Amino acid sequence: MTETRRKPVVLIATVAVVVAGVLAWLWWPSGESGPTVLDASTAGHTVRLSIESPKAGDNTVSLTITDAHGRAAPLDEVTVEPVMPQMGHALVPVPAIATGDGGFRAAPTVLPMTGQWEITVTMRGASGQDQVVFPLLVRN
Ligand SMILES: [Cu+2]
Repeated sequence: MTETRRKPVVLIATVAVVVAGVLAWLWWPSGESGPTVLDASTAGHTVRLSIESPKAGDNTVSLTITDAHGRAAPLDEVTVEPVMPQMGHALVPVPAIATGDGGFRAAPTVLPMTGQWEITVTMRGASGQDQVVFPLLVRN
């Protein structure tokens, strides 16, 4: 009698372990946790934005900007401006320093809180002003 009662319990426990295993496998981050890399382009520029583990607080925003021919874009000024539309946060644009070969770095770029941000990258050069906007979700 007791045996027939125990069986379903063991079966359920086994199923639960298998389900937990499958869920863990599904939700486990694939590979090494690298930087967040986002791409955006306009008619004149292609911008790759990279942030090493975005977080509330100080962040380093790295940019690689190329022109329509895929060459390092000649730019006089690049700024990074975080905005959180939901809460009306608009921060002062952070000047990005040229690091050579189309690379720029804006640090520290302060994101005061977690949540959905929009990062506007403004580029000024001989050909005028250009902008791209990156959606950036900052988790904990
Ligand atoms: Cu906020």
